[in-house]
Amino acid sequence: MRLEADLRKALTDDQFIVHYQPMVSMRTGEITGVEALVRWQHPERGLVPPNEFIPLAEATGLIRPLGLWVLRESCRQAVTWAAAGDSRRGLKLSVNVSARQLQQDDLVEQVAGILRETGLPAQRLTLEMTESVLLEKGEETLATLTALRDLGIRLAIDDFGTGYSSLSYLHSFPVDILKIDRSFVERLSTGGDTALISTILRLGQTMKLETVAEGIEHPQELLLLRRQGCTTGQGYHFSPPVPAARIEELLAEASPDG
Ligand code: G
Ligand code: G
Ligand code: MN
Ligand code: NA
Repeated sequence: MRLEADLRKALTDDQFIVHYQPMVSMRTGEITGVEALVRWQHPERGLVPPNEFIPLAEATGLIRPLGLWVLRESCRQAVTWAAAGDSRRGLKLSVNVSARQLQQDDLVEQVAGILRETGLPAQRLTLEMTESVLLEKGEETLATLTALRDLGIRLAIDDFGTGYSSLSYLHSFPVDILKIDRSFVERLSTGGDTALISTILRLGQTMKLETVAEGIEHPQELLLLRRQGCTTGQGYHFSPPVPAARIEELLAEASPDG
């Protein structure tokens, strides 16, 4: 298949770039972290969105080298933000990890190597994975996640609430953060059912997990989420995913001396 051949070539030809979406403290409005989101600048097709090539990368196994590339690139970038000023020392980086990557035998060594090589403190890195990851291959996944966490990395469940929602895995897996899927957030401003998101936020509080609301687009959503104790927000209301240089500007605008 043409796109698959192109995808292989894209890695060696440096056609991928990483954009970053701010994650904002609901309490202070400060940018506390960013999520790395990969983009493909195809020489003829232009910008190909991840929804079109991540599934292909997963099916072909290319997600492993691609995933490591995204991790290395974003860690490198996050270190420069830390060096730029005191207030940014704690800026966190969140990177998506596919199921296929978690089955990679040497994933933990690779991640540890990238942290060493780039100098990013493990405490600043979060790996995001979907619920489905936690439901397959229990033992091995648990061993991998535990080893990652032992490095000091934090683990987030992405798109929380959309998967099988076997809540028992929250007890069996070392999870730190729930990222609430944007479909729940949307209901806060469209008159849909809001009981579920309240329940998820309370669950997070009970389990002492950080809660991140995704896809915040309207001030009203922000208000309701803040009132219910959601810790962190992400969405177009704050900023879409943007190039690294734009993150620098946003950080500079926010800092008192910048
Ligand atoms: O902005 P958005 O179109 O970037 O992302 C679409 C989807 O692609 C999201 O579900 C996101 O999790 C996924 N995605 C973006 N970047 C990466 C990545 O580096 N690795 C993996 N596995 N998924 C990614
Ligand atoms: O699946 P994951 O959560 O990793 O990917 C985030 C996806 O959500 C990306 O495609 C990103 O561009 C998109 N996104 C981020 N903020 C918003 C938002 O406020 N509204 C909508 N509709 N999409 C968003
Ligand atoms: Mn994500
Ligand atoms: Na998500």
